[in-house]
Amino acid sequence: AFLLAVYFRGMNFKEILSLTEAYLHSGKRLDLSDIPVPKIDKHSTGGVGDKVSLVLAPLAASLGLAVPMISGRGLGHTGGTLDKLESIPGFKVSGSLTRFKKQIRRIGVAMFGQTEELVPADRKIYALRDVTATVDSIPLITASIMSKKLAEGIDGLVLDVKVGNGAVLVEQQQAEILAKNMMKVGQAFGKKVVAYLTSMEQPLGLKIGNWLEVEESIECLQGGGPDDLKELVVELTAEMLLLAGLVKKKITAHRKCRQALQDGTAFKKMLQLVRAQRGNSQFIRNP
Ligand code: IUR
Repeated sequence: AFLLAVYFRGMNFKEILSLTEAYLHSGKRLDLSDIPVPKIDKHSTGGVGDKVSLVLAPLAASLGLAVPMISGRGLGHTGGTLDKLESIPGFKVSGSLTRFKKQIRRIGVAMFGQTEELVPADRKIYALRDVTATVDSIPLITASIMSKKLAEGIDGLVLDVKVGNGAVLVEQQQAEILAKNMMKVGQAFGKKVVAYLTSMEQPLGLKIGNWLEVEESIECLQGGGPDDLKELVVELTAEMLLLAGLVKKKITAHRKCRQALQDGTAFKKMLQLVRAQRGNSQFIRNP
């Protein structure tokens, strides 16, 4: 009843902020303040074939950022990063906060899900939205995404708001309202937030499906892969480097990203990530 009420009546900004805080305070937060590198993350509202996180997280970590990425499962018709990661045999997306923090300190990246410790309210409501047809609600999306990102202890965030007939929000105007709401919530918590609206009028890349998307991500991490995927990964990762202040110019950031994809640096980080989360790295080496 609550979800339907929010879905049909909407919320004003103060209510959206309160809902986000309620989600956030339903669990603990990662405290990464003693890790001496910029902590920056990216989140997408989801689309068809959107495998950006699988490439971007290891790429960004290989360039000196800490990426404490809390992802979600499939929602509506869009795939979930956690489900894609779990298609790597052995890969674990749950664990204790202490373990993830140790991993972020050691290799600069962890990719995990909401747990009993971390934003448990989003974990439950996310699953409920999926089965009550209340996914495409701007207040519910805002609280879901921003509570996860605020629980990560990040300094900055890049948002990829998908728009088009394969996205959760089809209309550009709605996507803009969502982007602005998420930026305002982030800023209310003192975070640097940048938002992109990117097209979901066609699938991203050529492969769709959990393992197939891992496969295409590996191609991209080895310097190949389709151009649309590569372009979006490079643009969003470059924005993360700029937010962190690690580079001054977008063009330099682009060059660094392309080079790390080309020379195997990002791929090596992917292997470290998979091993750290108990995945079988043979499947990454030889998909
Ligand atoms: N990703 C999330 O974490 N939450 C949402 O509501 C959507 C995408 I849509």
